[in-house]
This record gives sequence, C-alpha cells and structure tokens, in this order.
Amino acid sequence: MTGTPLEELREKVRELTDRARRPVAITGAGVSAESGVPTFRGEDGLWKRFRPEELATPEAFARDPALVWEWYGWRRERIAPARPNPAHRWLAWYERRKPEFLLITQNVDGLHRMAGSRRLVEIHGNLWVVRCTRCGFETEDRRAPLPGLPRCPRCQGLLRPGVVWFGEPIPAEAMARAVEAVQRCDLLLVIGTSAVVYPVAGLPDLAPQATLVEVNPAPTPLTPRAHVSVRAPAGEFFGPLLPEAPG
Ligand code: BV8
Ligand code: ZN
Repeated sequence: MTGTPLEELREKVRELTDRARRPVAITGAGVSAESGVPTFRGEDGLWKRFRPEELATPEAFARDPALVWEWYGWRRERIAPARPNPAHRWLAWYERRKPEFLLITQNVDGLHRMAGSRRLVEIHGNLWVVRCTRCGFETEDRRAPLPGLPRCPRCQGLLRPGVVWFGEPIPAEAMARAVEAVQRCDLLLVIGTSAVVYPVAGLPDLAPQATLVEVNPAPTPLTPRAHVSVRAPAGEFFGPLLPEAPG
C-alpha cells in the first residue's frame, strides 16, 4: 500500500465500508467538533465550566429550571451557526449506498439530520426539540434562544429540552432499534465518542461478530478492541472518502 499511514487507513476503511452488508455507526460529540460544537469532556469541554450533575439531570431541572434553561439556551445559541462537516456528510452519503446502514448518535445537535442522514437514532434526544413536562406536547423549533422559562402553548406547563438526562432511561423504542442493529451488524464504526456514557458505551459489547473501526484522535476504553484504529479527526479522515473529494 502506498502513501501516508492515514491514506493507507483510508483505503482499509474504504474496503471495509464497501464490503459491509449490515454496517452500523455510533457517533459522539467528536464528530461535531470540526463543526465548532464544543465536546463534553474535551479541552473546551462543556463540562469544564459546568458539572453534569448540576445541569443535565431531572433533579437539577426540578431544583432550578431557570439555571438549566440558561445552560441549554446558551448551548442552542452556541451551536445554531454550526453546519455539518465532511464526517457528517460522508455518513449521509454512506447511508444512501447501504440500505441496511443505521446511524446511532449520542449527539443532540441535529447536524447528522442537517447533513441528510435519515436512518438515524438520536439516542440522547435532540437539543432543538422542546417537550412539555405536563402534557407531553412536543415541538422541534429552530429558534434560539428561547425566551426565559418556555411555557407550553397548550397547558402552560414548563417546557424542557427534548434530551435524555443522566439518570433518565433511553426511550425504549430508540434503544431497541439500536440494540437490534448492533447485534446483527458486520461492521461497527465508532466515531468521536469517549465511550464512557452508558448504555451507549456498552453497545459494542453486543457486536462481537463485527469488525470494529474507531475514529478518534485520542484513545478510549474501546481502542484495545478496535480492529482498525484511526487516530485522526473525523472530518479530516472522511473528507477524502467523499465521492466528490478531489484527487
Ligand atoms: C441511564 C444529553 C438508567 C443531554 C447526555 C452514576 C451516577 C448516575 C448515573 C450513572 C452513574 N454511573 C453510570 C451511570 C449511568 C449514566 C452514565 O453512563 N454516566 C457516565 C458519565 C458514567 N448514564 C445515564 O444516566 C443514562 N441513563 O443510565 O438510565 C435508567 C434505567 C431505567 C430507569 C431509569 C434510569 C443516560 C445517559 C445520557 C445522558 N445524556 N446528553 C445533553 O446533551 O445535555 S450524555 C452526553 O455525553 C452527550 O450526549 C454526549 O454525546 C455523551 C457522550 O459523550 P461523547 O459524545 O463521547 O463526548 P465526549 O466529549 O465525552 O467525547 C468526545 C470524544 O470525541 C473524545 O473521545 C475526543 O477524543 C473525540 N474527538 C474530539 N475531536 C474529535 C474527536 N473525534 C473525532 N473527530 C474529532 N475532530
Ligand atoms: Zn403542556
């Protein structure tokens, strides 16, 4: 094989992704890093200035909904200008080539959908969705920021971000869909996740039959089990694999 190690890895991943019949991808905040969305545990990590138990939990919301909404309002404003990067676009392109492909994302930023992914499980919900804590009313609105404490247009109940908080179960349908796909996949791409949040971090355990490819500039608990480990930023790695990529 010619070229740089990264080019050799691209050839290997191209071969594996071409040949796969039932591929699955699991993404985390790292796949949106090159779109300017802060990760959770990285250098500019969201958790640096805040602590998850203070904010991303139902108890925090019950105790101080205004504080939790202030953080989510800031995040909505912060990521509103973000646009998909080549990694998001490659995953959307790959879905069109592989009818069995499923994308499981932990991200709540909506960038996979914006890139065109449709066979998608947003397993931790979606930052752009707000849900009523009382009557279940739910709406996806792209407005940011929401004024103060948003109220339900139907029952005036308090609206909450449509995300899964720590201590909350993953919605059963989303989890079942993810588990079913991972259990039968022949290729598992794990892109841009620190693999520490459960139950998603446990999904690769359900795919001993699959070839595991990890794309992450840093090692994670999954790295020792990866058949192919790509130490590179996802956008930089997948960009040249896009069909319209030059050269
Ligand atoms: C559940 C939505 C049970 C909200 C999120 C002790 C106490 C309490 C709970 C627990 C506990 N121990 C275990 C738990 C369970 C807990 C958990 O796993 N905690 C962890 C921290 C130990 N899990 C839960 O609570 C889950 N629910 O267990 O329910 C239950 C069952 C029945 C009935 C009742 C209850 C719910 C978990 C979901 C939490 N919600 N987000 C919001 O966003 O505000 S989690 C949050 O972390 C995000 O969704 C994020 O996606 C997720 C994972 O983080 P990553 O995506 O991996 O991001 P991170 O920054 O960590 O890593 C970025 C990676 O990218 C790095 O590796 C970096 O190297 C890499 N990278 C950087 N740049 C690039 C890159 N990669 C590629 N390219 C680049 N350019
Ligand atoms: Zn309501």
